[in-house]
Amino acid sequence: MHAQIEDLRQRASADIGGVRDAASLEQFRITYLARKGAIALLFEALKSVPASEKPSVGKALNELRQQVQSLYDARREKLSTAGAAKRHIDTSLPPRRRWVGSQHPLTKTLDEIKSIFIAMGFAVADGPEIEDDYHNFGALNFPPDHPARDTQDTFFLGPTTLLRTHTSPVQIRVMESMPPPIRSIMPGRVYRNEAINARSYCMFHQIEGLCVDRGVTFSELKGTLIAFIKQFYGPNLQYRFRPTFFPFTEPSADIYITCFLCRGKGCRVCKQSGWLEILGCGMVDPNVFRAVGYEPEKYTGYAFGMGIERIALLRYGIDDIRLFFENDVRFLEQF
Ligand code: 2U9
Repeated sequence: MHAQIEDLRQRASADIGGVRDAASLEQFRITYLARKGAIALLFEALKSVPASEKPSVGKALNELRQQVQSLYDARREKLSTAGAAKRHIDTSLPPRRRWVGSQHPLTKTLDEIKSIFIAMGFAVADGPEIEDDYHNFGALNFPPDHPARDTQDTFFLGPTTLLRTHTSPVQIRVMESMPPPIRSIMPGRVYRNEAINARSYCMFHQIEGLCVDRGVTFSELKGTLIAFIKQFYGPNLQYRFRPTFFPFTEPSADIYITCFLCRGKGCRVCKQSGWLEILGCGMVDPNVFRAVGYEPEKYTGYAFGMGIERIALLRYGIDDIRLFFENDVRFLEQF
């Protein structure tokens, strides 16, 4: 009997070393400590031990049970603290970074431009991006054979429906809906069927403005746009107006400012000219007034337009227009 007890002690000591998880611990308990386990069987066998040996065998059996129980308890404790260690929260770890959103550079540029014109008394209008040929071209005095109407420049959706190529049709719709005076700006998306590269994209944003009333003059156009330029680009900059042509305005001009990258010396961005074109403008063509039912003898007006991407590219020194539309956080988080 003593030999059996010793044998069991050694087996239990060896087995406990292999216990690595709750399932093998339970198997250990069933093998040795359960009601029908190995130790219980030896206690059963104690009954048939001669009376003279019972005290010493009983004592040895009780010691065995205590030792195996201690092995079991110690291992259970170890396994549960190992599990707790896995769940332990390391308060010395630096916290996870919180992502704080920022405004898109186009939104920032647009908001700044809008707020300057709103402060000067302009209302903000909007209209559909899917337009008809008449509002996008006809009413704006584009002749039927104008090259802008070519499918190479315009996305046509049907024979007379298209994606607007500028925000001017909204100004037509504003004039169709109410009599003068009009003083509104129109920001929005426009589409052109162009090859995509670093400088041009098939979609971009414009902001246009229109002011119509009795006796509106080119001087008012100049005063308003110079006030805008000084607020947006700074008070001490040089600007110049150069005659140009648009179907919807006559006379028409492009406004340039001194290149703020080379200060007028000439660089890659201003194509060595020292000047940057930032705005187009002009007096609304009488034919446009006729199209919306305004009397050209009674009313005059000025209009202007600028491309938001171009302004934002220059302002933030970005060299590829596609970056605005890729939504790469490494780009967006810089604003
Ligand atoms: C109406 C009448 C006239 C809007 C104008 C421009 C000049 C102009 C360009 C700037 C860069 C377009 O984004 S761009 O490619 N625009 O130069 N736009 S005058 O004239 C109007 C608008 C509406 C009824």
